[in-house]
This record gives sequence, structure tokens and C-alpha cells, in this order.
Amino acid sequence: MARKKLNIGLIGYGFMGRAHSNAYAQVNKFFDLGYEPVLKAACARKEDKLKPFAENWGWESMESDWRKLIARDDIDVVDISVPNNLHRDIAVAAAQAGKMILCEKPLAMNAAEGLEMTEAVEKAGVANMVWFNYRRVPAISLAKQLIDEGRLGRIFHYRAKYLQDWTINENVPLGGQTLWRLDIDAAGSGVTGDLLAHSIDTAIWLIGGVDKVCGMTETFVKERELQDQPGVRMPVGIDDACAFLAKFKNGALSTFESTRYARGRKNQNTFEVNGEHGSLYFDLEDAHQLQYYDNRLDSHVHGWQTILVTDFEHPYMNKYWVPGCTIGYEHTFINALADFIKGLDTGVPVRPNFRDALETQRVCDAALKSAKTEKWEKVQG
Ligand code: SOE
Repeated sequence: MARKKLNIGLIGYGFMGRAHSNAYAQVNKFFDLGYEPVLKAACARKEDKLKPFAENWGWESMESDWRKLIARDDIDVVDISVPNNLHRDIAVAAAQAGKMILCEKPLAMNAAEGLEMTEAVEKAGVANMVWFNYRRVPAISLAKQLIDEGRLGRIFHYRAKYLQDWTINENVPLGGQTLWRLDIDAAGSGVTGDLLAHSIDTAIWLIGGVDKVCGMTETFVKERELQDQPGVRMPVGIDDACAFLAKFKNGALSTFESTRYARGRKNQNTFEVNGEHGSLYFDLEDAHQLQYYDNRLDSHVHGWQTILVTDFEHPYMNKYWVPGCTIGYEHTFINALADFIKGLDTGVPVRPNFRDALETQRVCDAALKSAKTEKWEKVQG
């Protein structure tokens, strides 16, 4: 099929800038799509940092001011891959300029900002997506398929954990280019927005919306040195750990837990769903497997089965290699981008869009509020 060009303007050059650049470069190699992303312009304030990045990934041009990038006629899509405190202004301006928007998670610093962004893209009628990439892990997409097929029946429980360990050392500094996730003014929150937003997005996608939450948070290291100003110490404002109970609108009872203080856990993202007819369990450390318990089988063969999610019948897998050959973290971004472009091809907009991400943001806000009030809090909206 003759492909139309889709000119991308990427803002940011960090971890996610790399993951997205790779997706733009790879997507047409694996997926048959009506559009071909063109790495038109990469944008960041620091030219010395941006130049090697742009050259390495093949970006055609550079900008140092995101407003100039948005003003360019040759940019169709603005990709927001910068710290969370910049999402709102860029997204609102890009929507007003009629650009399509791909935004990193979490959507915003808080739900009030997220609502502004959502209203801006909806008013402008521009295509929009938030990069909740874990939906595009084939095993998680398969979990969605099994639940939608009714294999679990009524859902009673959802249990999510998202664990890391990289901030235990109190000498890890705060803020700056690489450690903005520890800076409350840049990130808006700690593990709640950074990690639990992923878990909440997956949960809402799999089993539906959250009604109310009751949470607690802790900041274990109270003060850190600033990365950009050695010797200067600042109080830490983010949540290092967050755990909350949630009651879903469908009545399911659920727990969510996240921390950056689980020694040995680098990026462990797990969930278990318990339903009337069966259960599912997923662990990102075994990303190509989905555990499934089917209670409708004859009782003498009851037991957890491990589905190796690499067959042609499994979500996304017929685009890659042959059964038994796994794909990796970077492919979740390629899959997400393919879904975005498929939305342009078919006219059926991709999910999660800004409004979906706003729902997740509202759960984050409610969990953080509950940790302060020490009460159950309703999820707004
Ligand atoms: C934090 O360490 C982080 O990079 C998150 O920001 C990502 O969203 C997560 O997928 C991996 O961990």
C-alpha cells in the first residue's frame, strides 16, 4: 500500500525519547499501515545533548524551543516526552495548533491539568494517545481478550504491584535532567504517577472503572542533594511508596502497591485477576507468559497453566517472528504506535486517549488525597 507521510516532532531526548524514536523507525518494518512516520524534528533546550541524540536516531532537524516546533507547518504529530510539569502547556498549545498529540504518562501533574488537556484535544478534534505501553505487552492484551471473552465471568478481585529499588540509597540526588522523577515540582508525585498510573491504566482497561480508594504513602528518604547543585540539600516531596485499597464500580475489591524500595525488584509489574470461572496472573519479569486458571475444565485437570504468548494467534505476535521467539520492552512502544496509526487508517480512534488517561489521573489524585486525609476518597468525575 502507498503510505502517506506522518511528520513527527519529538520534544525530549531521554529514556522515552529513545523508546519512541525506535518505534517511529521500526513500525513500518513490522506493520502494514497507511502512514509512515518521518522523524522530522527533535526538540530540547540543550543543543549539546540534543545533537548526538538527533544524529543517532536520524532526526532530520532540531529545535530548541517547543513553541517553534509546534508552529512549524511541516509537523503533523507532537510527541511529548518531557517531564510531567511541561505536559499541560505543550499539549494545550499543540492542540490549539491542530497537531495530533502523543503524550508520555502520566497525562499531567494532576487531574485539573489533565482535564484542561483533554478538553483542549477534544475541542480541537485532534487524534491523541497516551503512551501506556504495557497495554501492548502481548500477554496483557491476551488477558484483556480472555476477560472480554467471558472466560473469567464475574470479577471479584484485582491485585496489582509495581516494584522497583533504585532510590534506596540516600545518596541518589534529586532533580536535574536524569532524576526529575524524584522532584515533586517536575513530576507532580512519586511512584503514584510514575508507576501506579501504569497499573491503574491496565486495571481500568481490563475490568472497568474505580469508584473509591483508601491509601497510604511514605517518603523514606526525607532529604536529598540536588543533582544540579552539589552540596545543596532539599526536602523530598514525592511519595517513595504508595499502597491503596480500591473498590471498582463493578463491585470488585482490589489492592495496588508500589515502591522504589523493594530491594531486588528492578521493574516488577504484576497483576492477578480472580473471577467466578477462573483467574489470570501476569508478571513483567516473565513478560511473554500469562498464567491462567480455568475452573470450567474437568476438576481432575484443574491447575494453573502457563500460556507462552508467542503464537501467531496471540495479540501482535503474527507481526514478528515465529512461535517460541519472544519480543521485548521496545516492541510495546512499536505496538502502541501501530495502534495509533491504525486508528488514523480506520477512523476508529486509538485508546488510551487523553480522556482515558484522565480517568487514571483521577484515581492517582484520589489515592494521594486519601493518604493525606486518612479516609476513603471517591474518584472524581
Ligand atoms: C521509572 O523508573 C520508569 O522508567 C517509569 O517512568 C516507566 O514508565 C516504567 O515503565 C519503567 O520505570
